Amino acid sequence: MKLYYCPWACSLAAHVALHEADVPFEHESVDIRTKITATGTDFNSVTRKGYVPALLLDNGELLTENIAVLDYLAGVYPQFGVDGPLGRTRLVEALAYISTELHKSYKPFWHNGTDQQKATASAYITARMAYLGGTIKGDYLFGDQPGVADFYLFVNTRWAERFDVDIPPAIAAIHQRLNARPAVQATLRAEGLA
Ligand SMILES: N[C@@H](CCC(=O)N[C@@H](CS)C(=O)NCC(=O)O)C(=O)O
Repeated sequence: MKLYYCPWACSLAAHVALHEADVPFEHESVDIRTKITATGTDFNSVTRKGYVPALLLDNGELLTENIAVLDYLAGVYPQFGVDGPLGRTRLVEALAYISTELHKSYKPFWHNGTDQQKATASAYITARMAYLGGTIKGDYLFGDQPGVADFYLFVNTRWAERFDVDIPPAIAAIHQRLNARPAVQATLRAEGLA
């Protein structure tokens, strides 16, 4: 497996999952502005979408989209998924929420939004985080072990920290727990962020 990632980007979620799984994998960073990878490859030739994450499987198939990539990783490493008859559906529900209600709401912060747009986005994210905080089932979103939904949430709590977006204590506690994990710190170091 090979993960294309960019420091600070949402690809951190899959990167954390691979470090947590403690399996060998390749990784290559991408400058998402120039679309040039660390080895000088045109990233648009890897995926015409031009964005991370992109996960190249050993059979040559390329997966994109956080929801799909993280759902795939939860399938390969079931410890990062959700148990029970509706487990997979609950996982996809959470990943979709994090993607569409949280991740995408940071756009004004990453793309030169106005102060008003940032304030509106900040309030929206805080409210959506508060909802999520009310659904927590243990030390992490779905119980006492972290999974891919937590890793994706971590991307968003890091961004909240960076852009001074308020997050509720229950979500901040998950952030702190994840941040203290050796595999998470190893991922941050690998991305040059710690
Ligand atoms: N729809 C994609 C969006 C991924 C995405 O927003 N990636 C950002 C980094 S967080 C990126 O690579 N942006 C570069 C670009 O869009 O040109 C997903 O959910 O995975």
